[in-house]
Amino acid sequence: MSTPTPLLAALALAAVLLPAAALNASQHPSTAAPQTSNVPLPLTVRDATVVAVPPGAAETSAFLTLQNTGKVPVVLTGVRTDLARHAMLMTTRRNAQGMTGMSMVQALTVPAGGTLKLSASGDHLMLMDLTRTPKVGEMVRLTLTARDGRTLTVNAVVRKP
Ligand SMILES: [Cu+2]
Repeated sequence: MSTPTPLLAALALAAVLLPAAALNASQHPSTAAPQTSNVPLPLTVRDATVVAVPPGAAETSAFLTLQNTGKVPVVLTGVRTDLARHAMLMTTRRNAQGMTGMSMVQALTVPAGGTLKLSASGDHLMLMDLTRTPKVGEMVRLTLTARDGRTLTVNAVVRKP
């Protein structure tokens, strides 16, 4: 067996230095509490869709694909639109019995440099208590809110499922 004494010494040194580095990082202004900024969210949007529903339907869902061109995750915490009195973030999951169910979630995250795809079979936006029936081909404005207070307004097209 060899004697890796220099390596162990280096590891011990790192262990001593790490807490100081972590403390410095936590005091850096860029890691402070969330704050609203005028810098736009680093998100690009594709395929924004509101699902067409029959006249009188109480609710519908909306899908889109968000690409985060930034270096930190974007955490979405809400959505609002004139089309619905209540709008929420939802996820679709299959339970232990193999049944699929939707549940409301407090946040959906667009990973740094990555994509969040909202779709009928997964995470989606739920538009509840509709104020009117959206027309096929119409543009519906959706405003997404991020945890840091910034918003992103998206024009979604009403399409048949
Ligand atoms: Cu839903």
